[in-house]
Parts: sequence; structure tokens; C-alpha cells
Amino acid sequence: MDIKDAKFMEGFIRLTADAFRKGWHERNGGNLTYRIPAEEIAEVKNSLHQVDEWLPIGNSVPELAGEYFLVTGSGKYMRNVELCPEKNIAVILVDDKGENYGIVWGLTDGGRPTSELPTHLGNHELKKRLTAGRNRVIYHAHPTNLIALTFVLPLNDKEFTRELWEMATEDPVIFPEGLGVVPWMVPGGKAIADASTKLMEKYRVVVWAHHGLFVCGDDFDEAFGLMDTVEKAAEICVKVRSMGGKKQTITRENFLDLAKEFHIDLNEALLD
Ligand code: 2HA
Ligand code: ZN
Repeated sequence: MDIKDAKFMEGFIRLTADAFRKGWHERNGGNLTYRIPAEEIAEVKNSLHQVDEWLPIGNSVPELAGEYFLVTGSGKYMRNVELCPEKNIAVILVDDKGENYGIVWGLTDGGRPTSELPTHLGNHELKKRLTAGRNRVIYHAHPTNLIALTFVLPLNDKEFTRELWEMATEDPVIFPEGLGVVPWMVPGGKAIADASTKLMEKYRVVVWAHHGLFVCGDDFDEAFGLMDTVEKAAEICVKVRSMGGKKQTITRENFLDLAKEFHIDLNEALLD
């Protein structure tokens, strides 16, 4: 099968197009990666070429040796992915040590995978292990309201999570473990990768202060849905604060009742 007809390609492109229209991807902002299952790679192997050049990942991911990823390109625009996938995204293969990658499809006008590759692959390695291989998607975007809140809310997991949980009744059901907050850091390197991976051990959502949001998911729907849910909570929060702040809210008791009724393992350490 031509790789452009593959179901995973359709899912990847749909996410990039929808997310651009959400306003989360100005210019070249944001990045998306998908860990391609062996059976899906086997179906498209005629579209792949040999690796010409092995380049450093910028992180060490031995548990991803031999894995293939569909990735957005560094400096490429999300809005262009649906128009011309082969110029804007790539399939990469991780070498047998988990130190280098090679391009096997795409980026036909040249270019490199996303500048956040160290964070993406570091988190793929972690989530592959923690979910027994179910997690396949890592996604980073620049959603407006969430970024705005990082100038106003205290930059700690507990206060940030509680504020967002309060913004819609079903939010604690969607991200019951809460979310982690990384302070301002230089994008694109091993340091932000390590800080994010450490928080992703506990969470599926990580805020990058004054920059954006990082999420994971078993599939594209789950990753997109998580981004959308957290950004919507942030939007409600911005509106509530613009209207003079909360006059009433969801209480600690309400959260505990919700957790009981919905059988969710709510992270109560973030509640009091
Ligand atoms: O420009 O979003 O974090 C791509 C990014 C880097
Ligand atoms: Zn970014």
C-alpha cells in the first residue's frame, strides 16, 4: 500500500489539520509523533527507502531501538501537512542502540524531524514501558488560553491542576492524575526532555510555562481530546477571571463524590 493511503497517515493528518484550525499552531509551532506498530509498517514498506544518514536523536532511548515513528518536520507548518505530507512530515527509524535516527520516508525537500525529538522520543520510551506498549502518540501544541494562564496561576502541579479541574465537572474524569508543570526552559533540548519525562511518569499532561502543552495518548483521538479538554478548561478559567473571578465552585466534597460515582482514581494529593 502507498503510505499516503495508510490509516495511520489519515489519522495523523486529520489531527494536524484540526489542531491548526483550533488555533494551536501558529507558524511552525507544535509537533506530533506516532510510534508505528510493526504490522502497520509492514503494510507500507514499499514506500520506504534506505537510511542515507544516521543523525543523533539528542537523547538515549534504547527501548525504542528498531522502532519507526511518523513525525512532523522541524520548521514545518502544521497547516501545510494536509496539503503536502511528504514535504512536511517524515517516517524515521531508530537505530539499534537508541541513539540515532534515519529518515526512511518524507521531508522530500530536505529538513529534519521536529526540534522536540529528544522530548518526544524520551516520552515515547517511558509511556511504551508504562502502558505495556499501548501509548503511541506524543503531541505538543501552543494553545492560547493555557499559555495565558501560565502568566497568572502559580507554576506548581497542585494549584494548576485544581484550578483546571474546577473549570468543568468532567475534567477530573478525563485527567484524574492531574497535570505537571515545567517552569520556563529553553525549548528543544535534553533538559526540557528530562524535565518533561520525569513528570510524565505520573501524568499524561505536562504544561510548559509560557510555551505550551505536552500530552500523550494511545491513539490520535485520545491525544487530541486531552489537548482540547485542557485548553477548554483554560479558556473557561480565563473567562471566569475576566468576569471578576469565581463566586462559587466545585468543592472538595463534590470531587470526592464524582470520583466515587465515576470509579476514577482521582489524585487526591492534589485536592486539599
Ligand atoms: O516550533 O513548538 O517547541 C516548534 C515548537 C518547539
Ligand atoms: Zn513549542
